[in-house]
Amino acid sequence: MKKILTIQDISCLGKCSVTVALPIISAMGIETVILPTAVLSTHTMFKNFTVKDLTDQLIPIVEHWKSEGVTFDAIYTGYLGSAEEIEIAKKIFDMFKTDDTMVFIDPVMADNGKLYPAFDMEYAKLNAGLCGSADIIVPNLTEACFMTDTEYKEVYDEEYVKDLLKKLAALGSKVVVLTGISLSEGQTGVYGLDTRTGEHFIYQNERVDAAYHGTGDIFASVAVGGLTRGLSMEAAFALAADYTADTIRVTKRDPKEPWYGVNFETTIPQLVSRLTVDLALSE
Ligand code: PXL
Repeated sequence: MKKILTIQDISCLGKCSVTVALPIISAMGIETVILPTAVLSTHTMFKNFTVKDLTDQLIPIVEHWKSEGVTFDAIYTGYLGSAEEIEIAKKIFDMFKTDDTMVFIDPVMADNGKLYPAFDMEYAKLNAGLCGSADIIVPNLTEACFMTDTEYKEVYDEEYVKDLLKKLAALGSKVVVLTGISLSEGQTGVYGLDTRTGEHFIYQNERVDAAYHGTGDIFASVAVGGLTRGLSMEAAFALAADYTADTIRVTKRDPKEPWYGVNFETTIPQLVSRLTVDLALSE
């Protein structure tokens, strides 16, 4: 069985980071090893959340794994809480990366033109540096703008997206994928660039008119899971985009769903059957 290490926080309540990565990646038939960077009572969109920082635990934990001879097929980082944790993530890549390990970075820090409460421009620059150590990065438009000193636009054209991809590629990762890209009315999806071939890829699906927290983490978890199971870039990102849209659709239909995250649990069976079909088709 393939094995992914994911490095991000545990928001005990809130359906994001580890509480979505673990169930989704496991459901995709991959062992999920977690390295929790902090324990929060909720994610940071709630008021009055508590935080227990675990920075001082990270190196002792991974050193233990190293002494046990543990290896990973992929390392996936999401929300990291501080500059120090970005430095530690780099060290962990150095400790565990082999030619067969995919480093997948979601530089979680911002959305809708704004940085999340815990972050500033200095953090954005450090995240840009971390992206240089990745095989694949999946920033949203806002994160991409902060990392490349580009003006954030709500209305843009394909030229703007391609220019942003070029600037992201200069950070150093092999594949760059922008999420939440909408190039025509009623559509949204991903726009990627494989810097090894210079080829762009694009996948758009129906835009569901609702925004929920944690959808970026769901998207990233499915994408890294699909790639680790051996799907092509196009297939993995299409699966991730469609599953994320399905979770939003299901959540929107139920007025009793909580505001703080999507109902991703209901659609896990469909995720697993589509993965099974996609894997069979890719053989
Ligand atoms: O979904 C990203 C995320 C993860 N973890 C924490 C967050 C957020 C986004 O706000 O606050 C703690």
